[in-house]
Amino acid sequence: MESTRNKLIQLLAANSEQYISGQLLSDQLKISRSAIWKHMKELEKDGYQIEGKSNKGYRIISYPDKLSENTVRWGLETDWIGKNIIHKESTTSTQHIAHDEARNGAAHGTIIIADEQTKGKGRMNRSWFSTKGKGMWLSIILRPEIAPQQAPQLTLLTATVLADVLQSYCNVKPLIKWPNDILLNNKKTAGILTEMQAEQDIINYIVIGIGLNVNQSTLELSEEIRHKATSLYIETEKENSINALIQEILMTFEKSYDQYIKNGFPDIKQKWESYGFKIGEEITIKTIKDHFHATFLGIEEDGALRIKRTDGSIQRLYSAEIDWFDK
Ligand code: BTX
Repeated sequence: MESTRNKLIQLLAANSEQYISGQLLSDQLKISRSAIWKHMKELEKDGYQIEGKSNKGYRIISYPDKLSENTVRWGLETDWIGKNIIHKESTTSTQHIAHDEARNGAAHGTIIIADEQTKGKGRMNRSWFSTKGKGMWLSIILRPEIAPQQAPQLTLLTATVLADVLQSYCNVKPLIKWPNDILLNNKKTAGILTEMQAEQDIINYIVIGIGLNVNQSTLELSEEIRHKATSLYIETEKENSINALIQEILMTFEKSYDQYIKNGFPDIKQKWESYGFKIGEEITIKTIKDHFHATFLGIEEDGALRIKRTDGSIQRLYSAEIDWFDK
C-alpha cells in the first residue's frame, strides 16, 4: 500500500505542471482506476491538494507541510544528495539509523530525517533536545574520498552551509562558534555532530548530524538550555517550513561539498572566518588537561583552531572547547 502510494506521488510530482490521466496512472501502477481514486482521497486527507478534472486527469497543486520522504523530495534540485531519503516520525537518533544504513551499504548522499528524537546525540556523549515537529533533525551519509584527518573540515564546511542558509534564506545574522555551534544573538540555534567509520587511510563513511531549532517558542526549549539556546522562531517571530529549510540546506550543502572536493579547503576557511565568532578577541580554552586564556586568530588550512598564547607563541589545537568573558 505504502509503496503504491509513494509511486503515485512520484508520478504526479514528475508531471506537476500537467494533468496525468487516471488511465495512465492505472496502467503504470497496475491497479484499477477506482483504486487510484481511493488513493487520491487518502492523499487529500493527509493534506495534499489534488485537482481532478474529468476529461484531463489529476495534478498535485500543493504538498502538506509535514515531513515525509515525498515532501522533501518534491522540488529538491540536487544531483546526488537526498536521492535516498529515510523519514521517521520518532526515533532514538537519526545518527543511529544512519550508521546502520551506512554499514549496510547506503549510498553517498543518503539522508535520514525525523520529526522527533528521543535520544538525540550531541558531541562527547552530550544530549541534544529534539522537540517533536519543531526542528530539523537530519543526518547525512557521506563517502568522501579524502584522508580521515581531513574529516573535521567537513564539520566546518557544514557550519558554513548552515550559516549561509540562515543568512540568505531566513534573513538573520548567524555566527559560528568554533568548531560547530551556530549562534544567533549569542545563543545556540544549531549544532553539528560528525561521526566517522574509517581505517588507517580510508574513510568508510561519515555521518554528519545537524540539529537546527526552527519553530520552538522559548517555553518549548528545555529549561536546562533556555538561557543559552534559541530558535529561528524566537529570533524572527516567524514560523518556517522545516521541509523548505531541509531542501535549502541540502542544495547548498551539495554545491559547497562539490566545490570543496574540487578546490580543497581554502574557500571554506575564508567563509568560515567571515562568520567566525570572537576572532581577534581573547577567549578561554579548555582542553582535556589544560585551561588558559589566548587570542583567537582564526582557523588553519586543516581546520584546526589557531590561537596566540599570552607568551606570544602561536598554537594550533584540534580538540578544545572555547569560552569567553562578556565584558
Ligand atoms: P554539542 O555537544 O556541541 O551540544 C550539546 C549541548 O548543547 C548540550 O549539552 C546542551 O547544553 C546544548 N543543547 C542540547 N540540545 C540543544 C538544542 N536543541 N539547542 C541548543 N542547545 C542544545 C552538538 O553537540 C551536536 C548536535 C547534533 C544534533 C543532531 S540532530 C540530528 C542528528 N541526530 C542526533 O542524534 N544528533 C544529530
